[in-house]
Amino acid sequence: MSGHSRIRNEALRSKIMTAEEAAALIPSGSAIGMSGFTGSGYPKQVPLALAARIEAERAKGNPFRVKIWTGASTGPELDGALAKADGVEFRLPYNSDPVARDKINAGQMEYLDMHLSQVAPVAWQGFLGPLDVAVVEVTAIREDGTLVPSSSVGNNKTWLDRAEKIILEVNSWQSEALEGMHDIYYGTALPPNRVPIPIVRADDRIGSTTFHVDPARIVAIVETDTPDRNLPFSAPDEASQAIAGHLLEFFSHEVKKGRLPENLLPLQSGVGNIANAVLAGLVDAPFENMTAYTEVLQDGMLDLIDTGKLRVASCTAFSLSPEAAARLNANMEVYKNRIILRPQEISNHPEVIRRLGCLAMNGMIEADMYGNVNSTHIMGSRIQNGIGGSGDFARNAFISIFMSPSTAKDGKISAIVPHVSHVDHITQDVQVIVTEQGLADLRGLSPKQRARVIIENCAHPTYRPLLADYFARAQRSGSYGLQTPMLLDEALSWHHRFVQTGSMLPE
Ligand code: 0RQ
Repeated sequence: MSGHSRIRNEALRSKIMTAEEAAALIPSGSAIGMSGFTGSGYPKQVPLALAARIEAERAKGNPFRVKIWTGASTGPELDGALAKADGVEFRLPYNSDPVARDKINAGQMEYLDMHLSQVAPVAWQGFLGPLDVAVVEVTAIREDGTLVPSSSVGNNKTWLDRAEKIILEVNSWQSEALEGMHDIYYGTALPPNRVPIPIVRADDRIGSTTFHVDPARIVAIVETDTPDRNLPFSAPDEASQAIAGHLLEFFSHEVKKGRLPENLLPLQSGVGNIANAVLAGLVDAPFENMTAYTEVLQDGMLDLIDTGKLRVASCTAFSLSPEAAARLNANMEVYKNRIILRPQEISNHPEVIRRLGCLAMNGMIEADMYGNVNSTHIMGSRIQNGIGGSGDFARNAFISIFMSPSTAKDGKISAIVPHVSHVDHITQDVQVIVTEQGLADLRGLSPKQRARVIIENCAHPTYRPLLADYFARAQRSGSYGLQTPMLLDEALSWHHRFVQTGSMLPE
């Protein structure tokens, strides 16, 4: 292992130990702040060793569970292993691990799904209780003891500042050339001492390239050489390409109308294949000199940087395919001038998003005909992932866009419904809805005007007449009021029918 050269501070070398020894320093009941965001920069050995310890303790009759706080999703060696060991009593703020998801939905794990920008401030306010341990992956420890962050920043600055004990994983798989790419802002405070976040352009740097920690709190250093969880993106399917096409046409139209500049405004793009398809579409679109102020940087953004169309991308983490991760690592010196990794409370900061005027593009599970959006819960009660940064961006964006195929599960589910089964984004935070059927521009429209456009432009032809019928009857029926007409006994009947029969379609 080439690890020792990564630990350049003499005094801290005495803290090097195995993952098992480090995991033994974590007591049952601890609240642990782990690094990790969309599968990058998460610790890869200490959580596995902790999971093994939890199972061993349970075999001896000693119940052992911990509370896990992260940046966002991590990897199977962390969320997957700890959930499998039944070792997590509480988890925040975003999860996409299938094992953890099943435990949450089985009621065996408490899960707090939070706006990602709010985690650090809430931790500082003390509302989450004390943070016992931080387990944070870094790229290197410098001679002066400062830490070079890894492929995500997430909440690491806050975990390192707040935790009683710090365990570091120094991962020599991460490119050493990451050093210099990060921008760690040390100017946040709690009210009444807050000051403006001084970012006025996506590429402004306002902080330090390293984390500063008190070495006395570092209790263990574990050397690793393990790749991030990088998953391939599937090639854009027909629906994703159609969605991308509608959106790019909309952007061109807005530029023509003078409502968007020719290089657009800073892009924010969510996770998943549709978001990636939109970015792929931008490669061939007529926009130059674009910028991104976003949360995660996925393959499509790297491609846009390669073509020279994206001048700079500010984010908090990478979310790349193995191929793109290899490309990034091989050319890190070049990308370093184009990419800035920031703490998630800054990458997702409402003040900065509002000032820059981001174009927010996020996936959704379903929208209703009035434009409320559900990003998180299937049939109202089963969590898929979490709200992630979609709320941070949607409320504060210049234009807030939500995208989805018009149906799911082979057409048995309509993504446009009379009433959403769970609300993450209220109608006021949703300006554009896009499906493969078309785009609904909802700006300036009242609820009933919105309903007509959403049903007409976005619903699948199979469900369109059903929605139109519901809407017509709601307007006639003597609904309690006609501002947002609703049939109370029918609003969730499509979901109910799906749960009963396996399809939202009537017999
Ligand atoms: O289920 O996995 O069983 O096949 O939901 O759906 O179509 O793969 O879509 O990967 O784009 O995810 C909203 C979940 C969309 C995502 C969501 C089922 C579908 C499938 C996944 P299967 P797809 P995507 C910044 C932005 C919140 C966080 C966010 C998300 C599964 O975009 O988590 O925006 N967003 N962050 O079959 C029942 C419906 C359904 C449905 C889809 N209407 N009813 N099931 N599915 N629509 C980034 C971060 O914050 C990190």
